[in-house]
Amino acid sequence: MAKKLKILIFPDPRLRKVAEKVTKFDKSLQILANDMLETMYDANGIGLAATQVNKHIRLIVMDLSEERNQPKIFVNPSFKILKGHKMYEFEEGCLSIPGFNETIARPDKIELKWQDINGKVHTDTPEGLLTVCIQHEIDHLEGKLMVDYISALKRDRVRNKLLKEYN
Ligand code: GNR
Ligand code: NI
Repeated sequence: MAKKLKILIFPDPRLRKVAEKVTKFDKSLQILANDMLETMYDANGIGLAATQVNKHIRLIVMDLSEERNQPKIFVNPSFKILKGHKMYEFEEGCLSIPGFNETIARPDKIELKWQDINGKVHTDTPEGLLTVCIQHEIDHLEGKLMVDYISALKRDRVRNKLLKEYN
């Protein structure tokens, strides 16, 4: 029943929009989350932000399991960097920047707050890949991309390559 959505590719300017807070926890939110999970699984991604499918609301889906059977939904996610954190380097990829991987340093200790699909509030101090992935996804909701962490020279090279391949 769920349908595959089109993923925007860098440098599409719609990837730069700042997403709006979700206030209505209705059927259409559930449908969008399901369509995003379908889209993410089809693209073999571990996470997807609504921004990437041209829906500018604060909604993220994720599945970090090997078996691809542990879907997670985060609505209105936010985080605080915890005291005593270190910067942790991880090689990241992005479905909106195909063929590009780069090592990005992000804080390794955060307190995460979000709402579930019904609007119930949760908090957690995640570990490992979830810490990396949720920061990558929240960046998308702010219109920020992995390429913003690299040099302008590299970024322009990636932009020109993708413009040729996808337009
Ligand atoms: O599929 C994805 N893999 C990934 C790997 C390391 C760090 C972050 C990610 S998220 C990415 C999917 C995506 O683009 N989400 O926005
Ligand atoms: Ni991404």
